[in-house]
Amino acid sequence: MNQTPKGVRPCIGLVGRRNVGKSALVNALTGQEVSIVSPVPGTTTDPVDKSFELPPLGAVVFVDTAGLDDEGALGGARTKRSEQVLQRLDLAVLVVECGVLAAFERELLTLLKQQGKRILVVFNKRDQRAPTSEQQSWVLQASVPSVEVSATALQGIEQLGTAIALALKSLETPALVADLVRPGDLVVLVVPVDVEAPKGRLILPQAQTIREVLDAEAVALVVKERELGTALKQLNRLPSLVVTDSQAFLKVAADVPESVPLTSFSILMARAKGELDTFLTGVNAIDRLQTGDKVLVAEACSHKVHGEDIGTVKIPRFLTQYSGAKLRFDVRYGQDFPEDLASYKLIVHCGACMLNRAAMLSRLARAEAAGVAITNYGLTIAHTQGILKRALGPFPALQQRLLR
Ligand SMILES: Nc1nc2c(ncn2[C@@H]2O[C@H](COP(=O)(O)OP(=O)(O)OP(=O)(O)O)[C@@H](O)[C@H]2O)c(=O)[nH]1
Ligand SMILES: [Mg+2]
Repeated sequence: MNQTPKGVRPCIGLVGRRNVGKSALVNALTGQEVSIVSPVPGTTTDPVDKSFELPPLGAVVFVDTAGLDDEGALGGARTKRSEQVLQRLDLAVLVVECGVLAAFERELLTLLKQQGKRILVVFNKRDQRAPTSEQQSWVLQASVPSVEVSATALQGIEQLGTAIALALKSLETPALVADLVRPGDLVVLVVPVDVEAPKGRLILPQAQTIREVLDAEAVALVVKERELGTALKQLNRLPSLVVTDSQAFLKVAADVPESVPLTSFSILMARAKGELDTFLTGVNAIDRLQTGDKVLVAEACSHKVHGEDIGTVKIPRFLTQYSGAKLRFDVRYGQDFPEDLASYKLIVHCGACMLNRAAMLSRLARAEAAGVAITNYGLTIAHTQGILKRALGPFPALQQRLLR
């Protein structure tokens, strides 16, 4: 995989009214014909993703969206999809036409602010006229940066790139293991290679973890679960950390000495992409599950389902065995995350390596707003197998919370 995966690219969305030049701007920024530009309002109907190397920032993904002011039945469906797009944006580029400022623009800016988004206002079609003084004071009062451009005359496009880079500068990507590892440490990574493993490569959380261990000047030893016992015996020192695939937790926990901190890729992802604290609170809801309760299993990648699939088979099996209750499961893939969460007793989310942090945090916020407990695959597996405390080895503060 030479391409930076989407889950770790900052996501920049162009949003606004129809026909303001959102698609023309994506084309101007990328220098490519990514989206269709036309004078007909409502040309873009579905969000269009374009991965791009934006200097000086690097790998990003631009999302061209359908105009949010769309009306009518079909328009309503489109707008809904575009509103879903807002959730995964790290930066919302609000495109406004020079000279046009109505309730729509004001309300959209307020909505984006309420969602805690980074915002950049772009006054487009500068070749026709300048932004009005009302528009100038609008962005000034809202303390939102703005730039003036012309997408078709290619004016101000470089400045727009710089403004985007500046707006995203503070975006931190939390570490998977970098902060848990010191130079010279030995980290053992247990990586099952089963039918679900992609052909010829490792999955993203594994590849990212190896890279972070190497960046930390530490040593990574990668083994399958079967070779773990032998490998540990051959070492002349104990590893300072063992990270396993959650599905091999029990076997790995048996092979690794108690004194060695142990955790899973999925728990590391939960920490980097979401809030481990929130997921840990959510685990408690497993103990309260009763017959008839509905559980949402959310899997962010839309991979092919195999026989012993984790989302459709294993998680439901673990939860059913542990709770002894007859539960109802609803498994959703990819971007498909239900609008109405209130009917669920519990949400069990995957590690979310294919989602960016903004998207995962927005799902957590929605679960909280609906008053539904949310946890993740790794914590669920560890808890239902009775090794949750052990699985939080590198996080003593969280282990303490379990005891209380
Ligand atoms: N004069 C001028 N026209 C522009 C500029 N940018 C876009 N346009 C024109 O505005 C019209 C709409 O452009 P699009 O890029 O399709 O607009 P959009 O916001 O993507 O529209 P929807 O997909 O319908 O929501 C097209 O006719 C473009 O040629 C600009 O900077 N100056
Ligand atoms: Mg468009």
